Amino acid sequence: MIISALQKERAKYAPKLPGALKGAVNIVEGKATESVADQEDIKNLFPNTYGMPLLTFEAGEKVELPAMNVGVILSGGQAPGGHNVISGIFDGLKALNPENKLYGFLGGPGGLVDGDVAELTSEIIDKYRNTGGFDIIGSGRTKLEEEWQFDKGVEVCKQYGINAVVIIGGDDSNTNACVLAEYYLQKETGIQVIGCPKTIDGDLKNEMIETSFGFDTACKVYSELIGNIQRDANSAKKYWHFIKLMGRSASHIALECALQTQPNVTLVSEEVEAKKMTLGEIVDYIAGIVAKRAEQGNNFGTVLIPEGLIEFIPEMKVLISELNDLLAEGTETEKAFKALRKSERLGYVAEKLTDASAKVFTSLPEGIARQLTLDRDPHGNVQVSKIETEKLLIEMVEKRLSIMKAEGKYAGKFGSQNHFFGYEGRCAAPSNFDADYCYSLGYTASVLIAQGKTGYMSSVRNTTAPAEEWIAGGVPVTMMMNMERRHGHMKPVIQKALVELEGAPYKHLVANREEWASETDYVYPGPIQYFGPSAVCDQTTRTLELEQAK
Ligand code: FBP
Repeated sequence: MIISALQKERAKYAPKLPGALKGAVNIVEGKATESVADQEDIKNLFPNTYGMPLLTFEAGEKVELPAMNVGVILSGGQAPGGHNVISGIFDGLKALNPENKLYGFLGGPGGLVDGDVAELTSEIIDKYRNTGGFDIIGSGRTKLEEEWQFDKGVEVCKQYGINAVVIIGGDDSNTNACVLAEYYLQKETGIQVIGCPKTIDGDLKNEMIETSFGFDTACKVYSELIGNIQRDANSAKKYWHFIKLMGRSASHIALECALQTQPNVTLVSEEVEAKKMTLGEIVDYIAGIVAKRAEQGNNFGTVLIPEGLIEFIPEMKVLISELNDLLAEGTETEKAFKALRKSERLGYVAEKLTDASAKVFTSLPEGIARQLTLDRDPHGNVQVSKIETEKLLIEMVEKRLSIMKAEGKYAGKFGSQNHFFGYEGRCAAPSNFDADYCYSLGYTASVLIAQGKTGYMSSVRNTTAPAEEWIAGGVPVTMMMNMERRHGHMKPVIQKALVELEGAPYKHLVANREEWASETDYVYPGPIQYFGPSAVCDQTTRTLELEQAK
């Protein structure tokens, strides 16, 4: 197999570990914990894993431990660094006892249920060190939530002598990991479950989990691309670039990229919701900046749009929720909708909606209306990555500008380009930060397993300090939970972290955005650097820097 020159060199990179993980480890138990909200409900649902203490590691004495087998699962969307979590688990296990074995469940959580398993040997692991992607074992979006799936998992684990499972996933996958841990304790299966915080979206974070892995690399890739586009815009001076960025509901990616590149407009979904901004108001806001720049002779610029924006615009939120009910899988209305010819479907939907939503729905460009009726994801939500909000906004801003022109309020030219960045960054070779962070998360998971822990998430903190000073340990997953309505029922779930409007990263944007809008203050971050001065190679995100600079 031919590998690139970079991959060859990068394979030699030894990820940095927190000081406490460099030798034998002692576990220090902290205070008992409580869930972030709904304590009584969560306690009742998780009688065995609720209230466990926070754990940190310190240097300790080596103890001989019997050999064990561990299985690992990659769950959900790819995020840079997944392979390093796995190599961290592998090296951690081998350091504890060379007889320990690591197995991979293939194709995501479904691998545990279907018994698709492969042993991960050192030859396999070495090929994937410091590489992007999840291709070592593959990922999937099967949800582990039914008891029959858990029971099948036990059978499969018994077959391979697996005593612990590490689930590398986002908030939903880690919620399911906790349910699994609780069930396996209750049934006395002897199988432990540990979670690892993954997602480029950056929405799995809290006091104990400073960031989810992959966010750093993905944002650096997008920021490089945005910087390149900005340089092009500033050279050609003829286009407004509307750039949508992945991130599901949360605007962390758009915000981080804005902090790195200083574009003219950055939309933040959480702000749109808080201010109850209508689609018309958002369009006016953008058109106002376009007109102002045109007065200075600048008929170009950049607009960053978070992927989930549409769900936060009040009238769209109502429309989407009505559509979710109308097109929920298996309902009579969904069956009737699917049985119709394509040309009849939009009319059918408009008829079934409330008057207000029907008005919004029929005012949308046809393409967008169709995208809103596409299949829901396994959680029953509209797939925001498939809705071309960037094109919708271009179309509406263009219309608004032509009205302004007729009123003598705008005299510029509006040329546009649209972009959507998401898949470009999800499998990039991990930055030094993600390479180190992921390896440390994996290593931490192996220590938690060796110490007999279950229902914990790997946690590595103090991440703006040099890696030597990072604090590794475990956080009970129940500590991050609250009750939320899902599919009409109250369910225990890990609280999703959206952009905080009181947080330092957002405040930094607000303090600067007026200037960035009218001036051309672009920053061009350039590509991720893997070799060279630490000031360039080991930078964290601006989000972490600002959040941790308390
Ligand atoms: P998760 O990490 O939560 O799985 O999501 C990452 C993500 O890239 C989102 O930003 C995006 O909306 C979604 O996955 C796209 O899903 P898919 O990979 O199924 O196209």
